[in-house]
Amino acid sequence: PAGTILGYPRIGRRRELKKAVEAFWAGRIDEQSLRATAAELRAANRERLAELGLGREDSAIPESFSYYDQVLDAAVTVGAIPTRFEHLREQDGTIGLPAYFTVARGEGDRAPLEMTKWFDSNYHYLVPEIGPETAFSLSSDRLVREVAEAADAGFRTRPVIVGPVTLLALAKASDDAPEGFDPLSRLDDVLAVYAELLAKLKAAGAEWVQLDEPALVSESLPASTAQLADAAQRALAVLGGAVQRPAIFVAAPYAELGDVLPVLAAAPIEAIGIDLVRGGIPASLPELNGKTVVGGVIDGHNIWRGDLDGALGKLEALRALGAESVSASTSTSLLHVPHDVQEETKLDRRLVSWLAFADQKVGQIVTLAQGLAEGRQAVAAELDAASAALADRHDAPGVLDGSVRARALAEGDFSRVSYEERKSAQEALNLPALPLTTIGSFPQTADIRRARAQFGRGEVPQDDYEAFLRSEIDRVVALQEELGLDVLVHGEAERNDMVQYFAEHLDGFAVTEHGWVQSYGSRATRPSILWGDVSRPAPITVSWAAYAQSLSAKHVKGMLTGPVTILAWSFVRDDQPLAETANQVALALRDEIADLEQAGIEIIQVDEPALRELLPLKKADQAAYLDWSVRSFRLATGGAAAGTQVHTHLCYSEFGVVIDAIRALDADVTSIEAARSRMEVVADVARSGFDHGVGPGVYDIHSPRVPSVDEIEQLLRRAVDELPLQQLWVNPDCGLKTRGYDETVASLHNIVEATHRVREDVVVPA
Ligand code: THG
Ligand code: ZN
Repeated sequence: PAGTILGYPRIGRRRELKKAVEAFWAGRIDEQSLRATAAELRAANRERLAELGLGREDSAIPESFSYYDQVLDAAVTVGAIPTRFEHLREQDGTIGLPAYFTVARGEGDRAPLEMTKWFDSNYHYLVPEIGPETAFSLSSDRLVREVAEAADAGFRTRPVIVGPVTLLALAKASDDAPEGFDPLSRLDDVLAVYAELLAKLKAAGAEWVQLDEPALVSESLPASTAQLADAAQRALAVLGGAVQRPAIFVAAPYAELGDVLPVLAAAPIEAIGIDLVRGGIPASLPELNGKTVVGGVIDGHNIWRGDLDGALGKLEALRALGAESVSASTSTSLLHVPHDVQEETKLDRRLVSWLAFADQKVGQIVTLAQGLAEGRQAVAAELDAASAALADRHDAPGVLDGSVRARALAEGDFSRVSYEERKSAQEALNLPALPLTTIGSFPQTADIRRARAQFGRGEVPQDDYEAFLRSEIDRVVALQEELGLDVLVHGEAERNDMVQYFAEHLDGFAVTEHGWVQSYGSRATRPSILWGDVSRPAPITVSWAAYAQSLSAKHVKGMLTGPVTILAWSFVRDDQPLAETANQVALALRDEIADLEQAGIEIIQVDEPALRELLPLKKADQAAYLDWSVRSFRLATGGAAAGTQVHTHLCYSEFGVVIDAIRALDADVTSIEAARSRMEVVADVARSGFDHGVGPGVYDIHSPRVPSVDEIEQLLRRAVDELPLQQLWVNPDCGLKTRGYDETVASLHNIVEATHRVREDVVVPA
């Protein structure tokens, strides 16, 4: 087809899949009922895509459903599950839906697959575990059945599966594997199963199959580009050489394909997908032997309507370079954007006219396909409309705000006085050895969610809602006093999401009602839209922090989300460098910090969990990113007085990868995730010579399990052995908002107890 998309959101316009999957987990519906809901969603998506203009019978519509995660789907399809879950296979060796979910979520002592970020997106995939013992065999025919299901409904769809190279390149060595084992060494074995799958897809009526191979563009994986290219060459020689197969479309989204393009061009496949949003038009094209080039010209990462004329120009440029067959596509799957901007009835209409969610992007693809087929004059009206929207956006009030732009920055704004000076000024905080604290949020109970929802719908007056929030703070502060924590928090009952909350209180942002995007499994977020210059019309968090502080003689931390994370978890304007936008957010936060100090708050945490996430996939781009991201954090915090203790919290961050950046943030205290890795990260911290405060997490908040006092004591002793006592803090891995109160209280109680034991042992009385 002349136009397609690499994938479509699968959670449903009203998160129907989330609701059904969670109901199944809770035992409220049976498997058959879950399957029925999923089938209805797939049917609705196909109909919708056809209605928007993708062809019913020309393989333009991707079959890209997943119950949980596409990487898990591929692993389960080829039978690559860890030994600890082998007993879950059916008699015939296949892996059913309950087993699939168990691999994703764990069961008792059997840990789930680890989760990590999918390329430079906010989506998390499950990390396959592969070793010499992994017995590959075709273990799920779900994709085959979905192709057949589509055929029954009158569609010829294009099944999408994570390709063999990416599957192995993203995998980690299994627990049983010998030191230094490389999952890519199992390529030949896994290819046999992919070949079998291709034959079955063909038999079910698929004319095309899409193999997603984003690993080929990444320079942030253990395998080198040369190794990945070699693996791709071998893989495609085998799969392309198979007799019974659909036409093969290899998609390599998320960045420029670069040196791997000639490898794909020479392979015995039929189409290549390249990302022309992140990557440029190649200077020349290799000999394609009739292959179709699928140009990813519509951004799958963000929600701007963008420059449609320019997108068509890129496709025309591919033709001019000698590509005989060119298709229009999205740069990535539309998994990263919400379904339909027309659902947003409360958004400003002018803003809506600048936006394209998944369905609008499909419309753009259809326009481009027509432009390719019939010439640009055939779509002149659509191109003009998009250009007019772009011009309107450029000139709209708020996009450029003179008072924001008038704030001049001096180099001194990015630095505080030396750490030594701060340390002595902060002695006045009078903290004990191994100070005990939490990351910020306390459990979000059903009561809290209900109150917030009612207030949001205007059913509860502001005074009542605020009184409710104060009573929550009363409770949370009393609880922390009772438990014996040293640095308290107010619990964040007023926040839905740590980014959305700030977006709702800053100018330059809009928030959506239904703009859900899958984050992992059944979980989703609603990224805010950062469309204009950012400023802070009024203090945001100050009254809550000050109220909490008024209740206790202990220090209460002020809690802010940092500029990089606010950008990473929003859809950000694409008309200026991210660095510039980050500094605007930083200045708003800087003002908030000044107001918190004024209100008597002496410890302020600025969270940057997404610092690692935005790290560019290409090595050449990484230094510039780390520079502006660190500078924006320093701009936010650089106005804090020497006596104000600045904390930061990073999760999902492979500490080793960003250690230099963490050091450069120059926060007085940094809390990090450490419990799952049993404190291994502390050795990295020690080796790196990092000398500021550090709080390695001792409680894995991703699991409902309550760690015992002994277990926490062991972790703490390991930390104390590796790092000077004065440097260490004690805290959970992350915020507590997703946990229940019972397990939270029990866990915090054990953390306090374990800390007391260690203190008694290691603290020498002065
Ligand atoms: N906020 C935002 N992005 C994030 C996180 C976040 N990305 C990374 C990480 N945290 C992802 N983790 C989660 C954890 C929980 C949920 C979503 C992402 C979650 N979501 C609720 C759900 O799906 O039911 C809805 C939350 C809501 O009502 O807003 O539980 O913290 N922006
Ligand atoms: Zn965290």
